[in-house]
Amino acid sequence: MKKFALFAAASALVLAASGCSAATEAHPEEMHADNGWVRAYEMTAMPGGMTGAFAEITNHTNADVTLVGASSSIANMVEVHEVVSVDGEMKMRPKEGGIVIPAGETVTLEPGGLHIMLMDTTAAILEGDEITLTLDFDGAEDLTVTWPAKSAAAGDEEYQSK
Ligand SMILES: [Cu+2]
Repeated sequence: MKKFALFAAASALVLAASGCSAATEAHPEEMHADNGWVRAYEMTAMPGGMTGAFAEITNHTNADVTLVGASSSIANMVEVHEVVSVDGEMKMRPKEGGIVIPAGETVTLEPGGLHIMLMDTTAAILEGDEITLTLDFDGAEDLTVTWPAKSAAAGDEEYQSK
């Protein structure tokens, strides 16, 4: 029960931070990122780790928009990744050309699928931390978001460097 309350509070914070609210006239953003979070786990307990960031990204424009990358003071390298099956194993790799969000549609970034990869982290990321990222879009204005760090199960993918 307590856990649920915490989660609800975190979600409310995310909504506020990403500029999304029920009053659609109130925000001019073309792109929305909802329910965003960053995975906190043993690899993020110290600087130099890597982890994924996830969200539902909605394109409110009339044309396709591509998430080509992101930046954050929490990581020296940030990429957009996909997960593919290689010889029966799930591996992640940079998503060539970025992640396309078709006009009017929502694309979900989630463990085991498309995600934003934070690499060579500059500080520990612990559950409850707030992580600020700027999403770099091709076709729309960049969007700065603040997402909570949450511990959660990952997909089973491994990093594929090539
Ligand atoms: Cu990745």
